[in-house]
Amino acid sequence: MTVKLHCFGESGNAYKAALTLELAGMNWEPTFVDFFAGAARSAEYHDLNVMAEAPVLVHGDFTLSQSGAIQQWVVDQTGKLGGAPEDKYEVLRWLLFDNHKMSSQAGVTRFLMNFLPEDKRPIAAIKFLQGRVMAALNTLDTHLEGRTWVVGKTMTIADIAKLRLPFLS
Ligand SMILES: N[C@@H](CCC(=O)N[C@@H](CS)C(=O)NCC(=O)O)C(=O)O
Repeated sequence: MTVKLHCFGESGNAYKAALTLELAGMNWEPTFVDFFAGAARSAEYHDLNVMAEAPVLVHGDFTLSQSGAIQQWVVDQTGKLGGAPEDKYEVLRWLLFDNHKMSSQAGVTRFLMNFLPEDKRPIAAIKFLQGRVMAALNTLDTHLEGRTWVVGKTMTIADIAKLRLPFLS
């Protein structure tokens, strides 16, 4: 059965889920969310995801939102990209760090910087958020000194979660 991922091209959170599905070799296809036309705020989308966010994964009668949860679901389905069993909670720790300190702040910063009309961009808030993102990147840089992967000796969903950061500019 084909996995459907409700997503849109500009979404870094959707990119994390899509890349995880792709690298794990799952059979999946995108379903376009017309986000900038307000589709995620529609009643129909509310039934799909009360959080009004993308991405959302649908597999038969199973529905799941939150990119980190989707990533873990892919690991559980395929046995890929989860790292060594003893590293499970270390992977989870970096996923939560990403969701709290990196992706969420990078997403808002990018929205304010690039998607708001120029005359509506709150420069002070953007600068503040850029500082928060840079602090999180410094934390990651420090952690990665002498390492190839965020956790263990192979690529895991913790690495994929951070690949969305190029979307910042
Ligand atoms: N923590 C969520 C964040 C999802 C998220 O914020 N997605 C954005 C699109 S990239 C969104 O739908 N934002 C709607 C909003 O914040 O109102 C995840 O990782 O999936």
